[in-house]
Amino acid sequence: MEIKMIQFQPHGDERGMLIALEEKKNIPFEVKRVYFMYGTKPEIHRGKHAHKSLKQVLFCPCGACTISLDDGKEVKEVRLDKSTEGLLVEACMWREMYDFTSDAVLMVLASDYYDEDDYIRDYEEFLQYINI
Ligand code: T46
Repeated sequence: MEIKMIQFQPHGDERGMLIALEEKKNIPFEVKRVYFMYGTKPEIHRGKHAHKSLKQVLFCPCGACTISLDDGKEVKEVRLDKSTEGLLVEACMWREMYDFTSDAVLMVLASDYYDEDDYIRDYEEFLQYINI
């Protein structure tokens, strides 16, 4: 499985830093939704699902957390601890998010609106869906 990180260009001057995210430019899809998570306790695992068609870019503008991605064949972990780097998560990837620092904000840009029908929340069903 290839992990796809997107490097964000920081614009800095004596006032501080700025990062711009633009659909179809540094974000490789049309962005229909933005959401973020904060206040996640360190012992908590979020996610534990896959999406049938949703694509997303995940990053931590502050703090850090770990994402695991499972394509049904292998599992890889990515530590998101830089505001300048996003993780592209394609469809049909089982994901979990954990080891949140107390200051972590996990920001997500999504290619579509919220739709519970796009979720696969059972791991065996996920394996069947991707024909494994
Ligand atoms: C994902 C990972 C990275 C909404 O009402 N609208 C939304 O856009 C979202 C994302 C969630 N919700 C509601 C549904 C639940 O009642 O917020 C509650 C928490 O959602 P969920 O348990 O799905 O959150 P996570 O952290 O397990 O997963 C989320 C996204 O749902 C998911 O698409 O890929 O973050």
